[in-house]
Amino acid sequence: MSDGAGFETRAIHVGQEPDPVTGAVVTPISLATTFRQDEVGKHGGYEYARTGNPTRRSLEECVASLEGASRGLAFASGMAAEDAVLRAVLAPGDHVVIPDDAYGGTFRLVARVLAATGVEWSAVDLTDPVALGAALRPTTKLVWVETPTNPMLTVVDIAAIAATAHGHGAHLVVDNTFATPYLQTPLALGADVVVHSSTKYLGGHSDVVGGFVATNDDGLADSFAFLQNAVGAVPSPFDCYLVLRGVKTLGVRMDRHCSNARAIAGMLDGHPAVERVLWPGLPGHSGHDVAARQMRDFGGMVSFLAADGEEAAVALVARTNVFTLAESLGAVESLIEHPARMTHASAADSPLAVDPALVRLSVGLESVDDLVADLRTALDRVD
Ligand code: P1T
Repeated sequence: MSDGAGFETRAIHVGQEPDPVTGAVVTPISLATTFRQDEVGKHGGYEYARTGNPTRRSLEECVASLEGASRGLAFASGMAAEDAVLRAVLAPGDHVVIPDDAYGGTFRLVARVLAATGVEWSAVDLTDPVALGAALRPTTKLVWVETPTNPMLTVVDIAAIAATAHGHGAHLVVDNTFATPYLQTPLALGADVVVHSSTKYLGGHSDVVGGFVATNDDGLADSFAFLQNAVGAVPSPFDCYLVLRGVKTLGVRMDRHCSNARAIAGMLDGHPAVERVLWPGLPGHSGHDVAARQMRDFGGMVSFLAADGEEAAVALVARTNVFTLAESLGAVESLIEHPARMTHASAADSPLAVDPALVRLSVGLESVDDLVADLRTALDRVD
């Protein structure tokens, strides 16, 4: 498959040629843990399945292509992928900048796990170039960006941050989980590394936990591959198959996630029970112009602040019917949650604490009229 092929063509074909022996058009789930060698060290590319597995290789080639990367590595979860990137780059005494509204698990990994090894960190508003400039230290080796962020949907200018980070000799990592490579390709905007929770839109069906790292830097890729094998947080062949199957429909799913989100953001905007809607597609969103420049569309995640505060938000998330009250995001079914008490509880009492009036929606692929009506009914109820 040529690198010039379109996104949907690459999603369906890269790394997924029909099986050379049987002609099967679906990538086999290759369960072997070990592979025969003709003589010592002479083999067909695989020795032991933690080090390399054909189903995983297919997934790695495919998602790397979608991100415009020369190398891709699949991990057992998004956190395992993040851990490999952070550990590969940061030594004790090094400093990392993270967004001040990063995913709670990213914050926990940096502030509780990496910090215990002597890594230093700052949480910064990455939409403010002055704040970023002030946070950079001679020891800063990594700037970590999420855009749009989880759960505030803050949009960060990837090209601008890449220039600042590189000017300082630091690498730029972008967590592309919310946008996916269909909507945004950070490497093309100057990022050095992309990470994913493939549990979300890449898998797309709430049935697999996985992570991914993509880069065009061979030195970094070798370090990530070393940790992938040395630490061993690898996905099973079945999990790789599920993500690969999800990726085939990523483009069509994202188009519908975005259009459904647009209808919902429009309904929420101006509803008396809603104080503020956070969706980058709204012209009043602070990151709208940057998002319009660096994204194909504005994504399927919508957050909003309940006008009556925390208790109203907590009550609201429990009374929808089509939206299911649950953590996670990015799948066919719509989900609703209360970040301060659920996904971002680990950031409570930290600089990353989430507004308790915030409600987060992962807008799925159900009929848009049903989604809008479900939320409207939940919001209209007067207690
Ligand atoms: O759950 P896991 O596959 O390990 O991925 C972690 C992760 C990394 N980055 C972002 C932006 C994420 O949103 C996540 C996981 N997030 C949730 C589970 C959630 O409900 O927000």
